[in-house]
Amino acid sequence: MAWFSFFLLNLLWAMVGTSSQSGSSCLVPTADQSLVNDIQVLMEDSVTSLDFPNPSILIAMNLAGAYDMEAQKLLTYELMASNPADLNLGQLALTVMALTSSCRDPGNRVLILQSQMEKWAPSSSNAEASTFYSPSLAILALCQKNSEATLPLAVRFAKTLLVNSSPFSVDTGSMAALALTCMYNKIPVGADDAYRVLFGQVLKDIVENISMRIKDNGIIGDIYSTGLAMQALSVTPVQPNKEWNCEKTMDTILNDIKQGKFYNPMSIAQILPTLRGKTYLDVPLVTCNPGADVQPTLPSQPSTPSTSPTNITVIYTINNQLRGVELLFNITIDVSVKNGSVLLVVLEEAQRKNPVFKFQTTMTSWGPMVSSINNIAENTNHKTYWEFFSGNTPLNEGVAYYVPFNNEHITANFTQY
Ligand code: B12
Ligand SMILES: *[C@@H]1O[C@H](CO)[C@@H](O)[C@H](O)[C@H]1NC(C)=O
Ligand SMILES: *[C@@H]1O[C@H](CO)[C@@H](O)[C@H](O)[C@H]1NC(C)=O
Ligand SMILES: *[C@@H]1O[C@H](CO)[C@@H](O)[C@H](O)[C@H]1NC(C)=O
Ligand SMILES: *[C@@H]1O[C@H](CO)[C@@H](O)[C@H](O)[C@H]1NC(C)=O
Ligand SMILES: *[C@@H]1O[C@H](CO)[C@@H](O)[C@H](O)[C@H]1NC(C)=O
Repeated sequence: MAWFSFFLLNLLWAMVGTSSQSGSSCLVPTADQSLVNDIQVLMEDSVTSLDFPNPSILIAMNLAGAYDMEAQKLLTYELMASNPADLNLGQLALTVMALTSSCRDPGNRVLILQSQMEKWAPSSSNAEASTFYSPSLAILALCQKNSEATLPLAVRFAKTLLVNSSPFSVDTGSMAALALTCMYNKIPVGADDAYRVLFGQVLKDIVENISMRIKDNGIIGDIYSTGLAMQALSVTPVQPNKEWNCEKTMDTILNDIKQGKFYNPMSIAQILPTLRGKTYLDVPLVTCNPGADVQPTLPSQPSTPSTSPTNITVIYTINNQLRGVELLFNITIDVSVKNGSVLLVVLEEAQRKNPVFKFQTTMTSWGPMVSSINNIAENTNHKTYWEFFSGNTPLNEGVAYYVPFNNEHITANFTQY
């Protein structure tokens, strides 16, 4: 009898293991492990009681094996205390997953999320791809909590993806692939084959689109979408036609980490699971035993040079051709800031020199987002926002992290997604 249950247990383990890691995946070489430890510490150190709690960080911490148990407890506590009514669809879904990863019961949040998802509908058949990011998070969280009740929601979601005609987004496609892979793996035995066909078809479309975005150096989309794409490609039941060289992608990412490109805690939260061989599908499988490893200490930061940096000039343009005929503007200013300053300093200096450049930010999980310039504010209903460029290239970081170079031309353009 004991032997038999032992056998069953092993069988179960084997099934759990294969269901979450079916596709290709690759490991961080031992020589680079300390690099991964360092960014994990950097991410965990960003947790303070002053910030608003970031569920993505708790998920990453728990999947990776948290070092700082105090930070882990604080985040769990703050998320337990948060009011679901204050959260939007995506934040609620992330909170459900974060609490699950801390082995806490998310309580009524699951039902609230489910009813929000029942009401969800895309704005149109050409709705911008990124508007599917939060619904993907919702399907993923609900799939992990109650896959059977989620089946009709996932079917509706998959069908809207199938008919959507907007340009593909790697971040969103990857999150949708994780959600639908979870559903695919949980189709009830003996269920209509139509489920497998539908989810399989959408997954195939997404995986093809992701694989078309794999660059020669292994980056998938841009460096900040690569972590999510790696998660997706390592679990989907469908493999891309073009073979994916996971080691090459891993190599380039590790190199980018060495160059300090993963400094934003949220960017670490999205890359860390992959570096530890985990995906968001592993959230329900986390075992919670207190006191894992001892926290490694960060190597002392290279001492800042004693000579103060010289100033550089940044050319800064704000451009609104979208809202209010009498409000259109296209104004440029030259600003002098200390070399090494982030873009936010340029914006502040411009505002100080000329009040027309006044701006506002709102705090998000990625840091401050520029919400308004010269009284023209982003608006979710109108799908408007301030897009930032270096020359003609969109920036791939926010104003609090991007470091401009001398004579760089930065433009903020009011536009629509
Ligand atoms: C949707 C989206 C947007 C939408 C958000 C509005 C909306 N209602 O949908 C729009 C189109 C406005 C947008 C704008 C930008 N985005 Co964006 N965005 C995303 C995306 C695909 C999903 C975010 C999301 O919904 N998360 C789920 C919810 C629950 O979490 P949340 O934290 O509450 O979400 C909010 C923030 O993420 C915020 N936000 C979105 N993008 C950015 C970027 C920055 C720098 C900041 C501070 C905040 C922010 O808007 C979300 C909705 O309120 C992510 C992809 C990803 N991997 O996360 C990229 C992503 C976060 N964006 C990115 C970038 C670079 C930008 C821009 C700087 C692009 C540009 N050249 O101007 C601008 C922001 C400029 C500014 N004004 O400060 C990068 C950030 C990388 C980094 N290291 O900082 C990401 C990771 C995409 C990528 N792979 O490169 N984005
Ligand atoms: C992906 O690519 C296919 C064609 O290969 C296309 O039909 C589909 O709409 C694209 N988009 C998504 C989100 O899958
Ligand atoms: C805005 O001004 C810049 C520089 O003066 C110019 O090159 C650009 O064409 C202008 N754009 C619009 C839309 O007027
Ligand atoms: C150098 O930059 C700082 C802001 O970083 C600014 O306050 C100062 O005025 C600049 N110095 C000169 C000479 O422009
Ligand atoms: C600014 O700093 C960077 C690196 O810190 C350096 O490469 C660059 O030459 C500096 N530019 C000026 C104008 O001092
Ligand atoms: C700036 O925004 C306007 C209005 O949406 C748009 O027509 C234009 O193409 C944008 N410029 C760039 C460089 O994206």
